[in-house]
Amino acid sequence: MMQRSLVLLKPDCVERRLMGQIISRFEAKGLDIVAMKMLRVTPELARQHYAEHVSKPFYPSLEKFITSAPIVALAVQGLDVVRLIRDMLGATNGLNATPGTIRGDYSSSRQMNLVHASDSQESAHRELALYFSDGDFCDHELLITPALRAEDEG
Ligand code: FUP
Repeated sequence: MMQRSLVLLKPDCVERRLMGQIISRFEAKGLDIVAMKMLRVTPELARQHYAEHVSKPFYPSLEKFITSAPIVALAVQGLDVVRLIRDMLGATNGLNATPGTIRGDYSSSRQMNLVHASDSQESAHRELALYFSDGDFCDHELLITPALRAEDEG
């Protein structure tokens, strides 16, 4: 099913100059980036984004980290993209992430794990609306699509 997911390149990704390498992985996989912006997460946006974690003991540290430097927000579109990108990221803690995944290759931390991606379609809807408005999405049928998958694949 065609879906969109919210991806965030977190402050550690920007600081470490890994934005290009991470974006390249999504491009190489044939996914469509349909919106992208750099911004600084405010404490208010952090509380909205991490609403399910706000009352947890690690939240103050998480908020300090996610607001510490700019991030890049991307809307990524593709077939089953919510699950697919979570698989590409690997386990939350970079120490546990399988080599070959993004976190497995670049992160040794639970907090500095480089990239966020929505964990369900419901989360994707909610999270995309936090970072983008309807006019921000630039999806169009790319000329290369027939080279990436067959017509009956969706
Ligand atoms: P994920 O869905 O992979 O982003 O992971 P979670 O929703 O479980 O956690 C959200 C973020 O909180 C993760 F990026 C890691 C971070 N975190 C901490 O910094 N400390 C903790 O003890 C647990 C999670």
